[in-house]
Amino acid sequence: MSMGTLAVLINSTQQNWLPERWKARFDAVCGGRRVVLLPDAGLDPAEVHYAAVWKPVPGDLGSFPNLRAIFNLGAGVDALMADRSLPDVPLVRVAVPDLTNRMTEYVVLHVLMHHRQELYLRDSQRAKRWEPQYQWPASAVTVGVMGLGTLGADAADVLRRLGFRVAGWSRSPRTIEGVECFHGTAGMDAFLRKTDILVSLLPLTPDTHGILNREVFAKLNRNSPLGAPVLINAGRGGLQNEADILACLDDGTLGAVSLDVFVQEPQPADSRFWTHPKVVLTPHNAADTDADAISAYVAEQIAKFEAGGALENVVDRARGY
Ligand code: NDP
Ligand code: OXD
Repeated sequence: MSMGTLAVLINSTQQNWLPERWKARFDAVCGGRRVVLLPDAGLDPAEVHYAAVWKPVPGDLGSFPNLRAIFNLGAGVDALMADRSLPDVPLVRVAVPDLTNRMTEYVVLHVLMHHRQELYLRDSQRAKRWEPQYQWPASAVTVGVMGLGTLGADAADVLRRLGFRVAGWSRSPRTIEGVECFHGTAGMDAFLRKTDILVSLLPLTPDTHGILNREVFAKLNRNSPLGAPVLINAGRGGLQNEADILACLDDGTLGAVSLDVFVQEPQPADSRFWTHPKVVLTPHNAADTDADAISAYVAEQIAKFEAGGALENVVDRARGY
């Protein structure tokens, strides 16, 4: 009996999503299984047992009658959850050290950038101004991490080891050594009140949509050693109210922001986020999904599944992440 085909559907122009590279990697690790890049006019939809996807067009996955599992080639599944015709088969997301390490690099880089006053120091360099300002120790600064899952828990742990005070917030209770953990709506205000640098690593779900808004920013520590609290969002653009962010930067409710994700990606040329002096913008590349690491992860999962084992990191569709 022939092995079912793996269909690869990728909708992105970013360099790390070059479809041919993904196909070559899957060919190398899938042990002779047929790997097909979609769209492929010669493909019989019935031969497809697995799909590896990034932002497929809604409805595309519904055309495979013998689909057994969908592998989302990223950690966030919000784009797939928005597809009402998504087949009712296990949906697996990425949770691997390669991606986690990349995200922790981003979070540490941006926390340190604000903590070590890099925006001020680069301005000083351009102005040839030799005027260092008082530098607080990391132990005087509390980083609050929203989302203590695969990514948030690792970032929180590394920040703690760098000497920051770290608080965390999740939906259900979590325990992380050295991190003061809060959860649920009831725990949110206490978490925010002590936070100087708010890091968002939440998934986008109906519950978290627009959660990064003025009401939340106003509850952050008003006596922050940084002068005013800072927001770092690498979760999803839909988590943030962008008009509130700009207004809060302008009136001092927020001191600065690092944003990797936006409601509209790419950002339009006239967006104020490109030029605002208190904004550090990155083009949704906080943690690239790497074809080498993730093709191996998908191939291993398929092999285990076909040997009767359970798939890992299956999305809970009721929760939305
Ligand atoms: P996980 O599913 O492992 O963790 C999600 C965390 O968020 C959990 O701690 C969960 O709580 C918490 N959470 C979810 N809903 C709520 C809520 N309503 N209230 C409070 N807490 C909530 O996800 P990952 O850590 O792997 O990834 C997080 C997100 O990061 C992804 O969904 C994606 O959007 C984004 N991402 C962005 C990338 C980029 O390059 N910018 C790259 C990769 C991911 P609980 O622990 O109770 O379940
Ligand atoms: C992801 C992403 O969800 O890259 O993995 O945004």
